[in-house]
Amino acid sequence: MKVAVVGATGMVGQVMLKVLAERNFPLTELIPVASEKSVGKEIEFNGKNYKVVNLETAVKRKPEIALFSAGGDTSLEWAPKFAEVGTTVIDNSSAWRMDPTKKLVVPEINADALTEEDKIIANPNCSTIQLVLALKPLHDKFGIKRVVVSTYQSITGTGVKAVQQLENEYKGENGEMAYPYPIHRNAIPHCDVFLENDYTKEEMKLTHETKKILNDDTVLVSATAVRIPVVGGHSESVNIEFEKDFEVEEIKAALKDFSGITLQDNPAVNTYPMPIYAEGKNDVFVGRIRKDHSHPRALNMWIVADNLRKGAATNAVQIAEHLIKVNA
Ligand code: 11C
Repeated sequence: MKVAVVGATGMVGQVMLKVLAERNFPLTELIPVASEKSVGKEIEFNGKNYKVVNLETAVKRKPEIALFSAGGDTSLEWAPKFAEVGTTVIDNSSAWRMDPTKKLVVPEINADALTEEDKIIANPNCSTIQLVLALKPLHDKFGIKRVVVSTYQSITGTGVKAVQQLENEYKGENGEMAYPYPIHRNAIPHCDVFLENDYTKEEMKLTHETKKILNDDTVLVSATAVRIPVVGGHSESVNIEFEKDFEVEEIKAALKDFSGITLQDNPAVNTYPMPIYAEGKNDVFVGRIRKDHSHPRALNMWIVADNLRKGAATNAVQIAEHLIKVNA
């Protein structure tokens, strides 16, 4: 399997390479792709060195799979060019997610819908992936009417510039700003750009992508996305209103049985998910599960995942693994 990683020197690209290696992905040739300033540099992967190439060269090499994490504009221009030479593109940007002709995939939920005709497959937004993974088993069992979610998002979702901003502020040094305000000792209720409805794009991604992945437009999602000075992962406080009655133990059992979820819920010994422990892991962690005492059919819970892993790289690699399994 010849695999191109587009954006190989970026934050998500680097984690993609790590995840491919960790999972012994059946890769015969790696094609690391990056912007012109990185072309010619060498990337070490599984004990071998590979030269970084540009997009044109990568298309000519006709990889079977291309994992894209290079931003929406690159994706819009280049994913179709790869698809034309027979490559299946798994794209981590928001460019194709809401295109009705493209599938938006979280493998544990809807990979079975993929066919050989799907040459551009969209990887959902990080905060959506961890939310929807926990919602799916509950929606199947109890029917979700409405979700109210507040996120506490890692600065790694913004990229290297944000990590640099926090480090500079921590050390009391000046430097380039990724955010309009300091992030050290702060919480900024602003992820991605503001839209005409006064929600941010990140908040509306949570709404639209969740409906598409669950394949159910009746699920209402209202979101507030907040950036906090954390690096290990995104956290989410989630309130869910169900159609059917439920017991907390049934909720826990449904979550525990679902692939990709780890329950961390024991208040008696202070066990609950936190980004400091989710960092570097591929699962989605759920805890603080309790009935909403203000509503007879509502629940509160807390979801944490490493946004660069299950929220991006791991989910993309899992899609590729699924393609290999079904085409074997
Ligand atoms: C964040 N969720 O944490 C974003 C990063 O649409 O893929 C990924 C943006 C996207 O800011």
